[in-house]
Amino acid sequence: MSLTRAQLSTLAALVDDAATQRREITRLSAEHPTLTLEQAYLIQRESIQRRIKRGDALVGMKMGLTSLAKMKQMSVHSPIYGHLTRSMVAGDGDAIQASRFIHPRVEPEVAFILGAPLRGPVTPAQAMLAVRGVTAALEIIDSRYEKFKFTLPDVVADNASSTCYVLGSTILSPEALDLSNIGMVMEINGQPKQIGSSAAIYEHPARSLAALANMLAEVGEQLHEGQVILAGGATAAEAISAGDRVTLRTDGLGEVRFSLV
Ligand code: OOG
Ligand code: MG
Repeated sequence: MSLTRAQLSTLAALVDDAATQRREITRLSAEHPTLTLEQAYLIQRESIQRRIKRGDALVGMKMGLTSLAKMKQMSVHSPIYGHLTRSMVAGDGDAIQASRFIHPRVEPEVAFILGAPLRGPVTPAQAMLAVRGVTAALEIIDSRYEKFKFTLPDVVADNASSTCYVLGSTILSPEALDLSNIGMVMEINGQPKQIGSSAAIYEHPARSLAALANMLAEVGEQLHEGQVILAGGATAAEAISAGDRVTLRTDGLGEVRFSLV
């Protein structure tokens, strides 16, 4: 049986409350096995509207599950997108409170800052014309679902596990960069834990950006000047806990770090 608009609103409130209260919930598909991808994006959008009504603001978008490493780790094999809000922003070098999370994981990312609006359909090269800056980023994801386990519609409804992200302090101009194969080493407490390349992100981060613009165009939406876009984790994510120091070193995109306290 298909879900009614009122049921979708109830589910949006459920995932939103779980995120604000840092409380695990049973994945939505356990009770609603017919939940579709389209309905899941409606839940995601309504949960973001709830945040915005409370005073939060949309600052960007992210792609998720764009690398084979992430798809394998999560057993979900299609790229998805999520919304980034101001309350998710942390600064390079920050000490971030572990109490903000249920079961946090960190992943190395490439971030774009848009200098112009971007509306699909676009090719990767066209998408890059809207980019003003590029930097390395660390994303802390935190699924609201028990054991960090979900189906594709579940994770979409939960805003692609979005919770916090840190941009590097060095913002580079895209013209000066070859993003096709940037080496990335993610260290936890001084130990290299994940080693990868920007090539793992949808084969090229620009492809991820274009895919995001194109998915949004299908629902009549677009990206805006000034927005931050996370292209997706280049490697599998690592679980972290209070006391951990995370550093991402890249070959050409600078460094970014934070600690969990
Ligand atoms: C979903 C979010 C995936 C990425 O970069 O692949 C994501 C998850 O793994 O919980 O942010
Ligand atoms: Mg990510």
